[in-house]
Amino acid sequence: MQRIKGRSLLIAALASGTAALLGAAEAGAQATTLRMVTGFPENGLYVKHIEPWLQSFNSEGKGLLQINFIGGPKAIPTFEVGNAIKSGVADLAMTTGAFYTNLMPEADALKLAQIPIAEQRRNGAFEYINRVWNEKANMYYLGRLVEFQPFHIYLNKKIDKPDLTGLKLRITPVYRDLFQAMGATVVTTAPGEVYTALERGVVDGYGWPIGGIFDLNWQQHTRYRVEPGFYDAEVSMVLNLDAWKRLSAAQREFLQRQMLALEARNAEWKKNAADETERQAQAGIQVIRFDAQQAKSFRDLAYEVGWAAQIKASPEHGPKLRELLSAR
Ligand code: 173
Repeated sequence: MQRIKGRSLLIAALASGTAALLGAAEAGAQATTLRMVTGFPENGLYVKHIEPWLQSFNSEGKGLLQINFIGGPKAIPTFEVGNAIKSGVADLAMTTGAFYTNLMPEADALKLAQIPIAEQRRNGAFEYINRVWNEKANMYYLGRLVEFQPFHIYLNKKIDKPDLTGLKLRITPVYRDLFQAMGATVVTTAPGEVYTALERGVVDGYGWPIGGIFDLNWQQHTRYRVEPGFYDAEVSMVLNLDAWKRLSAAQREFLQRQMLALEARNAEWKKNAADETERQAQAGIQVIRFDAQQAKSFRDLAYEVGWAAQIKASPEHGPKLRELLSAR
């Protein structure tokens, strides 16, 4: 009840934000404010990463373009953020494709990218992504702020080969096809529900990137991390397409320049990965390491089932996305 009340208050706040925005535009005022939400926990590493960026965005964008960061899943539940952007309930989101596969299966293809976003901007992938995102989700794909963060299998039961038979794992669409191909039973949850699932023993483990497990105290209920990792965690900024179209040329140029500045910091994730690996070891999380041959077949299987699922769900765009996002 509390939650529903909170929700309607939030929606009212968002709606009045829209009214204010329209009013300002009619009055010929200069600055536009984009209402931003995220599908990730508010106290997590991705929000921390963008905090200094939000500050400089708003100070450099005075009188032109501002971001009002409304919040995370308490404002809009993780798997509803995509809909909120599509419909314009919010303007801007920091989220990942796995959280809006309900809008378009292609969203989940970005995890399969083997070339950095900087190269995606050069080889036509970025434009192609935008064409699909515009059409299918009414989204403008602004850019990617997380890369160089492989996903891992975290477990509370030991395995000695790439076989998850008999284990029940927490997933999002990122991990579904791979974990099922390895014999696991899966249950989908938002990040905010992982701790409770672990604590109650509802799951034997979970998928997550190398960074971030300490944010919600999952290390308290994590015994093993499987090496190697697989895919590359994708977190991006997506903008409601109508909001994009309403921006002036100067506002678009500013927004794109800010996004490129944020992307230019993506190498920070390499250091984060090394730091978090060390921190996990300090916390007593043991590594289960596949041998070279197992590691290769595990990795090959990951991309094989990942792309097979994409191509099956989207015969139109899957093959082209594969061509554009894979390593040469
Ligand atoms: O919630 C998740 O495990 C997930 O899908 C994800 C995607 C990108 C970054 C971090 C987590």
